[in-house]
Amino acid sequence: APGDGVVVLFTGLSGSGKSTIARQVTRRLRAESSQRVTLLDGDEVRAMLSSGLGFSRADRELNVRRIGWVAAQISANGGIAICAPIAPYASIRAEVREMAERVGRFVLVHVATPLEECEARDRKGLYAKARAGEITEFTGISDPYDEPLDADVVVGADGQDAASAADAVVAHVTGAADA
Ligand code: GGZ
Repeated sequence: APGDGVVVLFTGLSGSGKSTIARQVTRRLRAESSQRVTLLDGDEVRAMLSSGLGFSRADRELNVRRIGWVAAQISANGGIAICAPIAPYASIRAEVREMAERVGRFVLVHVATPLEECEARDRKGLYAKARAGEITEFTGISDPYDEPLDADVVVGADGQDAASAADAVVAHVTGAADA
């Protein structure tokens, strides 16, 4: 029915676990929900929807706005759209919330894995490069991250693993129809 669509926007630092949790949430919702589920994968978005964009404030804003717009279109047609960019700026997250809430529900998920933990894991070696100045404007090191004050779900704190984080998000998405 109209208005049943959902935009789920994950936000968090590089290496916080956003993509892993988003993939698990996508798999589970595909199994448990009657709605179509679209995952707007970060790497694919950067390659296909936002190719040519870098990591300046303007480019990040444009990237997240594009993702939000596509997600809102999916939601407007009754689907569930899941996206997991860093989305470091509160103002653009608010724009996405507005676009999404015009057509359906919006769920902001903050993956709140502490910077120290993301950097200690450094699965892709990007933090080391950022510390060495080989990558500039790196979120959390040399570029801002606005901590969300309006998250609907907060996961990843206190060492929460991806599976239980995914549980919390799925519960919110499937159980909040009457919220
Ligand atoms: C942050 C960067 C940067 C800089 C490259 N800052 O951990 P990853 O590698 O796989 O995910 C990060 C990804 C961030 O792109 P997003 O589209 O999610 O960012 S935003 O929402 O701000 O538009 C990281 C990699 O790209 N990466 N350079 N300078 N992350």
